[in-house]
Amino acid sequence: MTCSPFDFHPVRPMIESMETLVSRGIIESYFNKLQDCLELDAAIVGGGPSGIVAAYYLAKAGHKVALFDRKLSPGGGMWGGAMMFNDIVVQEEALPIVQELGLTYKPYREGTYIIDSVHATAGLLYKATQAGAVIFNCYSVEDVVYKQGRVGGVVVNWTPVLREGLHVDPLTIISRTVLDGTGHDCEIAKTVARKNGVRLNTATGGVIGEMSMDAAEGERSTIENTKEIYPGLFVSGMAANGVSGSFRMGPIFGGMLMSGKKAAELMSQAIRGQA
Ligand code: 48H
Repeated sequence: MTCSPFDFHPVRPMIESMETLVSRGIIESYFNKLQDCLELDAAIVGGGPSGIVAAYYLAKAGHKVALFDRKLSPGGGMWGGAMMFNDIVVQEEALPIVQELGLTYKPYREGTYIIDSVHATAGLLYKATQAGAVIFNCYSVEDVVYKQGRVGGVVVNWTPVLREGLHVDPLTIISRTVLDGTGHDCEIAKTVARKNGVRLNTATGGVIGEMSMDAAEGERSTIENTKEIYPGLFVSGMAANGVSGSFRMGPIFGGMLMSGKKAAELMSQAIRGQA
């Protein structure tokens, strides 16, 4: 007579503990999400207002888009308003975007409006993800994919890995277009120019650097400076002004919203051109 382990351990249906179920759900879902984003139409670096608005419009246009932000809470400089007075100002020209995103605003003076900055940031993030953009927080973009004279993706690592200075190699996300929405530091544009010795689409061919405060001119030029600065690489928001050498504008955010929308339109055209 053969001896079976079942003689001693009768088969019982395996009931997953609640702890395992929760862990398995998160791991399965997260890795599916990450695998699904290994090839994108648009990789957005930086979840400030311009990057989030770009993500919203690109997703709404049906493109596959993911946004990477190094912080736990994307939103960039919008949460804090000005000096932590948590309100922001937007101007009339940006009102259609504010309305499309469903934000609550109140009129102030001379064609300006006030929005609670926490409401605005949360609202942008909600609408972008609802439209289908995927946000990866705690991801730092440390480099780009650079092939045949074109930016073709981003190189990502966990922010804590970089903060700890751990020698751990990154992963790569391939993308038809990349947006540098990293704010004042314009990190991606700097990296592309420095590491590959290439000329950017700016007056000097390099990253010119941000100027001091001129709110009206800073707002105007943010839109103008939102462009493709190297094949496959676009800039928005403060990074656009940093790269092209224009003014800062303080806590007026209409320019950031309009820059994000323009970036999405330019990237959408480029994506369609590659299809
Ligand atoms: C992943 C990164 C990396 C990286 C940075 O600065 P932001 O809010 O971006 P903008 O340009 O959309 O908005 C600017 C606005 O907030 C502002 O600062 C204004 C209007 N200032 C005017 C003035 O006079 O001071 O956000 C950039 C985001 C942040 O969330 C960073 O964490 C993130 O980019 N980021 N994420 N990889 N390498 N670098």
